[in-house]
Amino acid sequence: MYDPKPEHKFTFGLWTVGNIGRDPFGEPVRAPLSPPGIVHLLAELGAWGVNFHDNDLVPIDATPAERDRIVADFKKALDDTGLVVPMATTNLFTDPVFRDGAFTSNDPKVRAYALQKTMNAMDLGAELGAKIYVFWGGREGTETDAGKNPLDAGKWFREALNFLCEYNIDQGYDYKFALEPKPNEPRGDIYLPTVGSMLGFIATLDHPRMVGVNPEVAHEHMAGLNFMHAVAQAWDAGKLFHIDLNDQKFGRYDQDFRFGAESIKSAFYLVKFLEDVGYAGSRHFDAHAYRSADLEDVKAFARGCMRTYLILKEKAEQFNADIEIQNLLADIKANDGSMDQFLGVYSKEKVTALKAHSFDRAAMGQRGQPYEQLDQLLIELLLGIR
Ligand code: GLT
Ligand code: MN
Ligand code: MN
Repeated sequence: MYDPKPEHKFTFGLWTVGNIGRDPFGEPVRAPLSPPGIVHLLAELGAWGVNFHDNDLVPIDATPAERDRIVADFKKALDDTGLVVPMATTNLFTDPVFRDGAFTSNDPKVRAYALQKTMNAMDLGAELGAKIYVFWGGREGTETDAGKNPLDAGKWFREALNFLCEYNIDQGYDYKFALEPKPNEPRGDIYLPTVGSMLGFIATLDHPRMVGVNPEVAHEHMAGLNFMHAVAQAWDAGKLFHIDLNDQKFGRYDQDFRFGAESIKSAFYLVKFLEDVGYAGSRHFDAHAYRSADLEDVKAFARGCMRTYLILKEKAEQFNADIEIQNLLADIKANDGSMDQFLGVYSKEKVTALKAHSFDRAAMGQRGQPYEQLDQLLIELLLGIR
């Protein structure tokens, strides 16, 4: 019943189930899996697609012949399993060259190299069928603001995206770009730290219609924000091009936990939102198994991400069909139409009528809302007793 199917559009990055468990304090604990091996593993688990950074697939110093062989082996695995590649991205953070950023590095050589690397990676993604291109600027930030002016950084980032939008058009790739914000880590502060700031920035680009966002649960939670609200704002702006699902304790380091592992209620609201509005894009899990996991447990991690999504989807349907919940909601939102003469689109008539109307402010201020009752019903629904 909670078995993932292709129509659920579940995807994982090569770097997620392939995570070897290195952290700042410890060496890897799991053997690396080959990209074709990961494709087969994901297919066995019921995922629809696989995403990658250029260097998850092709090592940064591979020769052209090695690249071609690697890509051919990967394509064969895709053909054998039916998995698709909906999204691709560039690794602009691992190599020492990006120690002070990529598109926002103070060094123009690094900025130019980042453009070259991204164009090559866009070529690779397009060759494998990707239609969404993610930009996560993990190194685009500072530890000290003494050395870099955020206006310069913003200008360089804008120039880079404008350049790459033109490249996208020239090549006929038809990518949609999805910018992924994160407040910090690995930099002390990363530029454009939240979904809201990314949306503001996109409006300043030459091709704003080509560019949207890739919000990640953990990244907004690191900033202490309500993820579903951020996603709703992106959706409202027509900018929800992709989404990174995972979980995270608030206020901690970047944990990338299994979807729903930590904040079930937030995960519920998110799934309910995506399903209610009919979001049709990938449900991408950008998470990895605990460092304590072995390969069997990595599979349990990936299954868990998808299973929790499907369980929450069912819970959302249950919420929408629950008579008691829906009756409460109807009372909460009751509208007898008497205010229609004042609300909505501006007109001089409405201004005159509204200014002449007298409100019983004291009575209005006495009206409570049964959110305690409603929330408890939701809790009981989530705990499985409704
Ligand atoms: C990295 C990061 C993620 C980004 C990936 C795409 S790489 O794992 O933590 O949030 O989505 O670059
Ligand atoms: Mn992510
Ligand atoms: Mn993350």
